[in-house]
Amino acid sequence: MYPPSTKDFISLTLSDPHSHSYNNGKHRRQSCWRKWKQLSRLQRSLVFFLLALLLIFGLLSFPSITEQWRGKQCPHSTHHCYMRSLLHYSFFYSLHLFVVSARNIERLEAVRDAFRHAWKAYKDYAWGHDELKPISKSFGEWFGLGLTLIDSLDTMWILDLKEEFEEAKDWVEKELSFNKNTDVNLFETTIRVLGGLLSTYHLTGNGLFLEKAKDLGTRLMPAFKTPSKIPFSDVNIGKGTAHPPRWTSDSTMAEVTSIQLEFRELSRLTQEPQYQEVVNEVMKLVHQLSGKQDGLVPMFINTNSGQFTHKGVFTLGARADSYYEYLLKQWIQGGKTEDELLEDYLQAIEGVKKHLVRQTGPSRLTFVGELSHNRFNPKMDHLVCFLPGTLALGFHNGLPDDHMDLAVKLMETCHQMYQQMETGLSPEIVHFNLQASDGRDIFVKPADRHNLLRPETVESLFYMYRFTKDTKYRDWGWDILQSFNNYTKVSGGGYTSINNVRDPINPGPRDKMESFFLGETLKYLYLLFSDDMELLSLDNYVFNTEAHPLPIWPSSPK
Ligand code: DMJ
Repeated sequence: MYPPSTKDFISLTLSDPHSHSYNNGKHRRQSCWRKWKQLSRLQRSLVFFLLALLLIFGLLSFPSITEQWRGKQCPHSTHHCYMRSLLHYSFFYSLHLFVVSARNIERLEAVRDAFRHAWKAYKDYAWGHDELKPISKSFGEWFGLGLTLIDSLDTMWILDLKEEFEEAKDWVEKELSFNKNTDVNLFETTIRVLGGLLSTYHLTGNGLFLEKAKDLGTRLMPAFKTPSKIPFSDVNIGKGTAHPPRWTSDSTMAEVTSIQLEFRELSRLTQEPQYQEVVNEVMKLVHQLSGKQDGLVPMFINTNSGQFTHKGVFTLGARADSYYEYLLKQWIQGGKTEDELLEDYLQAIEGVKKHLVRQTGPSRLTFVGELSHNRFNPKMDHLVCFLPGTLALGFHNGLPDDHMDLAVKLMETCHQMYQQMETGLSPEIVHFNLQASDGRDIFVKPADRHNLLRPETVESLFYMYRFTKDTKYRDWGWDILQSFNNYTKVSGGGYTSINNVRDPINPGPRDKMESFFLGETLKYLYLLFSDDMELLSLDNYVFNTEAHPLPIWPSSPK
């Protein structure tokens, strides 16, 4: 069967009843009832509680409101009048709370709808495979480990999608086997599969997930058997062999330094130190390595010599991004006791400010560019949009105020990367205009116009909202969800990455739903809209770079 043309894709999407409200009153009532039934017990209780509050304050303050409407002054004592105005105020405040909560509940439901829509197609056409191809209604295989299914487990748990979770859990129990002759990428498998299994174990308490995590962690260990102890990029989890890519003996910086949260947690849970030892060794080696520039690291490291290669090129984007993220998060995970991690993180942020942060000419948007042999390039990957969230997390954990100042400015820029595009979706890479005067702030090269359903901006919006409670961050996230629904949602099920965020008529569906759309993007949107600040509190959990929450370790008794 041929994939439908782009025109079909759009018209199919637009005709999808889930993305448009019905005009028909009967249908609307049915749909409201359906939505009500889908609310969790907590959400229903919240609605009842707010309604009760509204009713009580409404009844109590009714006389004062009607008197005021009739233009009468309060005829009683000052104390009495004061109490009445308090009631009056409480009534309108509960009304406001009710309206805000109703809107948030609607937004939470929209995320759950999006998840169900994506999951339906994964189930129908790609069950147990790595990725859904929603246009051709088929699947793609990367490692053959059911990537999307495992990446989504904790999202389903958090979104309270019990039926879907149970089916997926059965698959893990009966079908998932790591005893297969297959090459996997150490980093991708660690953050998506090991991270997904560990966080699901924590959320559910089901030992099945820990057992699987331990099996996988053990099979990944051969990657660390290198002359330098810097791991190879690829491991054959069936044969127990590991190797670098065919064309080089280098590994990617971000890859070898963003597997630590998961391996360290595996050691803590199993009480077997070897997992933690191998990844701590990598951090120790990198800590004392020369070739950094004010804490910024090159993008590659050699597995034989243990030295940086391709020196002099610095970015916070692809190949380096999560090195910086994991410095801070490991420090938080370990109870803020490992000073070398903090030292490296603080130095790196100073390096970012000194060498990579600039402002655009026209509107003074703050961005993070790249440095290549001392030449500044005003280019920023969408991947860099993890940084506002990470900076805010650091500030929340006692790091300097100017980290938060920078986070606020970068968050605005990441928002503009969506808002200024015709589809409301960010491209993969943007270039900024450094010239003073007028013109556009943001340019997009033709080769960079795609959108892969990436999470970094909504991830940072989640952190920014949790720490500031500024509702504009929720509104920005809501706009992004609308744009995903308008331009990437596929009729019949699934979401697809697209080729061109500047063309709302023909966005060019790419026929691929990345596992991180369910693992990260929708999870962060849900957490952004949730009023429950104890749901994965950032004082108790640290999210790995694939949005899998792992506990912050309880501090050991002194
Ligand atoms: C994810 O796999 C992780 O967030 C990783 O750190 C970066 N790339 C993707 C999402 O964009």
